[in-house]
Amino acid sequence: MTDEDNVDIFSPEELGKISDVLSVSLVNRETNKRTPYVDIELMRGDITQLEVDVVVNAAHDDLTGGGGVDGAIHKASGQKLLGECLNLYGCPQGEARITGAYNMPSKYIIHTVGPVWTPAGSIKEKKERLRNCYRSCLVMAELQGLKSIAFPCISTGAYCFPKDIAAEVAVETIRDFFNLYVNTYLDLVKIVCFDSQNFEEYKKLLF
Ligand code: AR6
Repeated sequence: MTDEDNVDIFSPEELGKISDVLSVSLVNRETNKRTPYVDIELMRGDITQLEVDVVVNAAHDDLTGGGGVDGAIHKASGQKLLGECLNLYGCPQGEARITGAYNMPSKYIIHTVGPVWTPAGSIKEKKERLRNCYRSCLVMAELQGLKSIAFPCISTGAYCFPKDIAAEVAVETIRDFFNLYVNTYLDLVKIVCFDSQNFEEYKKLLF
């Protein structure tokens, strides 16, 4: 499926409504206390336009670009990104690799490779594979001392992950990460939706 096939996708006018950003503080589910200094923002938009420390790319495992958010990121950053990616010799599913962002307003890009949703196999295992992506990106950002990170809805386009399950995994993994590591450099996580179903799924979970 391509983004063009997705009838639910936001129009350029809707994507431009940056005022629709919703913000919430993460709360530890056990103690009911706010996780210090970490805010999570849900927004509709084009991730390539964001001025954050790092933007996450939902890449193909050869890191040579593709469609969807991967295509948009390669287009926005320019040819030099492809050059850097080629020197990395790919990225296994669930892991993360960092590059410069070149012509994009962010400082870096973290490339991760999500799982493909197939009807066969264990749902638990598929969820764990997606969890690995979010975790690897957060660990990578933290190791680099970055303060803000923007995630797209990994695997919910060409890789066909059900959007409700993907949102659940993303929110849970982000929450668990900040509950476990209290003193993080990261203090802002943006979740960037390109279609209304993803936006609504996250809204249900976060607000
Ligand atoms: N900003 C934010 N989100 C976007 C943007 C954008 N500019 N463009 C698309 N999305 P997908 P996947 C959303 O297909 O499912 C590629 O060909 C999109 O609406 O980009 O992980 C790669 O090379 C969807 O919600 O990634 C891989 O081969 C989400 O980003 C494969 O697709 C993810 O959709 C990866 O598939």
